[in-house]
Amino acid sequence: KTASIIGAPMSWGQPRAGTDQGSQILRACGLEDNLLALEWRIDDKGDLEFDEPTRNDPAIDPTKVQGLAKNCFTVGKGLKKIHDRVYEAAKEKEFALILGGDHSLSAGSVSAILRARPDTGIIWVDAHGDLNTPETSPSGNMHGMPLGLMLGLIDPTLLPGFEWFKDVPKLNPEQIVFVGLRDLDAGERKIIRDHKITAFSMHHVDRFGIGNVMDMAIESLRKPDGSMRPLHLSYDIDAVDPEVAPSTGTVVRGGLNFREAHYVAEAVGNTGMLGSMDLVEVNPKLAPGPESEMTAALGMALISSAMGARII
Ligand code: DIR
Ligand code: MN
Ligand code: MN
Ligand code: MN
Repeated sequence: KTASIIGAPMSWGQPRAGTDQGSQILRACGLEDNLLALEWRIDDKGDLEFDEPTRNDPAIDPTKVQGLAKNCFTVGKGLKKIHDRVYEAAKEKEFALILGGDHSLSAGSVSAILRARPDTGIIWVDAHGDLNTPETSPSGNMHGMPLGLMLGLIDPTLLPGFEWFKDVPKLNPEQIVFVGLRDLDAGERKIIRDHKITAFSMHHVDRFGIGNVMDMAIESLRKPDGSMRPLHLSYDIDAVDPEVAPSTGTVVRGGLNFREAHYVAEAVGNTGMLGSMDLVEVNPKLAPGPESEMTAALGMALISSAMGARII
């Protein structure tokens, strides 16, 4: 088994400096040695490089779209790079491990995975829904929009930088399951309801326990014929409680505790169906010192758990 490590330190989907250091700090925690110890062969693709936004970048035409998608030209171009690199790995049947960067990158990685394996089920572990469109987004930050994009809720031809996105496979609502939600925008709540997306919030974790939640989440991703889908785990570190993962851009109290966070990754790994993973939104600049080290070490441990590390 070969794992392709793809650094995607793109941060223009959100406003805070430092998210572009996520991949670097995850690597510095000993990621490669850990994966080697788990008997992975490593195909390290290094870190991708991204352009910065400029004053002359085209923006959304306000006569066509009511709303904002900040830096969309730069984000769209960056996602294309990520898409192409992830597709290279996926078509060689390698495990694609994408190190963020902010969560907008998942529109690049997941669209590539869907091109290689169209029936993939997506486990989205996040405090947030990331289902916004420029119209529903209160912030205009594109890290809140990757699932909105992939579900086809936004016409990509109206988003400068995203023209290429019209040719990528669309994600079906039944291919998504959420775990860890606790901060949804009104528009996102409506999208979850209208599209009947399976969602386990922190309320469900409290009610049923993380073991039952993960059983139900994974079951929900069976195909109509009863077989399990190949799986992609998109792990936003802000799903974890800020006491455990403080160094990230949009902290929300009441998240997964340390063991629950690991359990999620272990349960997905135990299916034997996991073929790719994003770990995003680690920002070492936001809580410099021991707290950022703790956050990065956790991110690294969650990757290891998903990729086979077990207590016994
Ligand atoms: C919020 C925050 N829903 C937005 N989203 C975040 O800006 O769309 N996603 N932080 O990870
Ligand atoms: Mn997210
Ligand atoms: Mn989030
Ligand atoms: Mn985020």
